[in-house]
Amino acid sequence: RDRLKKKSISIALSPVTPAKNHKLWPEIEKVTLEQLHYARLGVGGAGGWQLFAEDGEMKMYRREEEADGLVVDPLKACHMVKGVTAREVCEIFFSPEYRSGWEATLEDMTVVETIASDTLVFLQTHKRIWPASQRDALFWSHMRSVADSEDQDAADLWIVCNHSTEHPQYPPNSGKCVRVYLTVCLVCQTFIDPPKDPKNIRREDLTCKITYCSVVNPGGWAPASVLRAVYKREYPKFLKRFTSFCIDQCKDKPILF
Ligand code: 18C
Repeated sequence: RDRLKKKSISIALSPVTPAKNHKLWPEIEKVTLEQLHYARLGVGGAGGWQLFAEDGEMKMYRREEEADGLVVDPLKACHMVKGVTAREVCEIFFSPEYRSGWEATLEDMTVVETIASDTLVFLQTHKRIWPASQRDALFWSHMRSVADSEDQDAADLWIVCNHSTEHPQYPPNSGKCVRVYLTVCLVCQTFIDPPKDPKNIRREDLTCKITYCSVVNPGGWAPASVLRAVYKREYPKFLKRFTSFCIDQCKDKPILF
């Protein structure tokens, strides 16, 4: 654990990514840190979170919210997944090569800009839901390891943050799709039980604590009742499918901290 702690701190403090020279960097930095803080706030108290789905260790909460008459219900989900590390789960969520393996709503995905190896801009089209128009999403995605100042006991924390952006070559609402606007984060932490010498750690000693937060603005008309039904069905389906995909991808590979 000490070794892990030192490792995650040294990654966070090292002169990091070439992405910091990009014009989007101030926004990427700000939104990623805000999302990390937001993900770590609990779901109790005055937050108004309602549990709407539960399956084993997985719990999903939402708040009913609207903006300009559109449903934008924020979602927060927690899960504990055995046999994988925070870094492995975040890499699978971030990397384009895995996306079609777990993202069931996807029709098409293109990387429209590589800002750095840890920061990409994606254009995705998603499956259409009758009677609404098809949706697309254009967003930057950034992955990093975080030195954990809030929780001394928890080393090895990773985050992927996705946030809508603009690109002159892909203006919104110019074809058949309506553009959605999203802010999403996946925050993962590795726990090792029982504590052991790092070289003796086996997959069965690993548990990854996952927090997933999402706010999606549908961008244009969509019937509220259909939208809430889609949320209720698609988010649990996503998290179950994504986490079993991670377990399956990692099971025969060396552990990646
Ligand atoms: O975070 C997730 N995935 C990431 C990588 O893809 C990334 C993407 C987020 C996409 C957000 C949703 C885009 C619109 C989806 C349209 C719904 C298609 C459903 C098709 C069913 C056959 O961050 C995991 C994302 C998990 C997504 C769950 C569903 C979210 C529903 C949001 C609805 C938004 C508007 C839909 C309009 C039509 C409604 C009648």
